[in-house]
Amino acid sequence: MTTKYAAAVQTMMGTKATDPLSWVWQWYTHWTPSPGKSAEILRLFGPSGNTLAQQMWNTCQPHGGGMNPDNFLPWHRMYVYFFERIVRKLTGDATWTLPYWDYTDPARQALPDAFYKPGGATNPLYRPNRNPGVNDGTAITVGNGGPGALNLNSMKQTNYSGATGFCNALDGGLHGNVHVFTGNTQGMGSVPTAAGDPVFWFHHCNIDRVWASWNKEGNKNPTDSTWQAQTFVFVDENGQRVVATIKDFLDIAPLGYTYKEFLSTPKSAPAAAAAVASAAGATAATLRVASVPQPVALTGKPVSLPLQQAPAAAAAGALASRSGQTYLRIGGLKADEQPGVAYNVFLDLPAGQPPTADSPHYVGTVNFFGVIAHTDGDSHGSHGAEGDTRLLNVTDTLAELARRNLLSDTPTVQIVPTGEPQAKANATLASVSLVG
Ligand SMILES: [Cu+2]
Repeated sequence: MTTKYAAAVQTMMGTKATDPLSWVWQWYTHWTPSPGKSAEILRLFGPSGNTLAQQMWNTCQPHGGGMNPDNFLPWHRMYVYFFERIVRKLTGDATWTLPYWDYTDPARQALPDAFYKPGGATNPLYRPNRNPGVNDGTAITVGNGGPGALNLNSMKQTNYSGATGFCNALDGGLHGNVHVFTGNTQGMGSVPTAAGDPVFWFHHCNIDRVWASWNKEGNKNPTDSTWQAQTFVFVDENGQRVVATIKDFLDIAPLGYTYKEFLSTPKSAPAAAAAVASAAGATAATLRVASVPQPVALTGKPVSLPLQQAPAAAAAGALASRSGQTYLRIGGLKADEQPGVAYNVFLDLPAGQPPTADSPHYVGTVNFFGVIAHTDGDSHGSHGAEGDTRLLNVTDTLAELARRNLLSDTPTVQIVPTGEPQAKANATLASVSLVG
């Protein structure tokens, strides 16, 4: 499948960018790199423009800013679905299917070797804009927190929508981590250039598989009819315009495909599960906020933020909405540009202990892939004045730390960069709190 894929990518790369079946057109459907959509349409089509490019390009959801986070999964399913049909036709093999990159398996966290090995720079699947070591077959988690930093914890969310939903947790967590672990800010690590790397499609095929797996376990997609009626424009394998509706992309069976293997929601350790009730109760009584008087700069050095007990009124307000889950809420995430690194987050990590994802203190990994707002001209800076928020589910972590007596009375949150961020990134956060 991958060999046939390489040949099809080569054909698409050799096709004029004005053709909807070209590599450039398909890439730009996700997002147009600098100098941006209008400039590229003018360059390629002249002043009269092109209606189809106007409708299709820069439609990636929700990374353009101001978009519904719930659109992330169906838009990318549509994108991958029509791309697969295009590649299938180019291969001439009616049985061709898009492979997935199974990176949550710790044994499969190196870039599949077809993407760098054969032919070096002449390989159509090779791209130079990947992080150091990635094109040598080093696992993308090396230096990024270790194998556990690519986990399926998002599947523990039983609701789909909104900030605490599965869709947003998968987008901001595993999905974004794979982007920034794999590519630099000129490649997979940044929205406008991401889909120019052929591995983008193997990555998003796997993200689609995570969604299908979550549904297979009985979790339900939103039923809101206004949401389901939203449409997006793509082209089929003949280059003909198609209008795809969200409601037709919520289930894979009617689309005529399935996965060889599905994934399972990680289970809490039995002992930890037993401790959840008491730890959650203890947390509920002591929901805490870190005092962050001004935005905290996320540089190349770890930061440690003490969590102090929240004012009674704030704690009571948070308690009113408790769902039995406790989250570490990191608010006001902003950056001027992609930092090119991620930040691993820990609760009460003792000094001297390695900041890796196999630590019982590990909570999750924050990346800025979706934080940067993109407009036509590939503009920089964060969405909105508030910045982005990440909710990391700490229910199991708290229970396990409490069970092992590893949680202090005055817990701290450690935020540890995976490397030195780009000089102009200026990444900051504005608040850290435990919410119920
Ligand atoms: Cu993506």
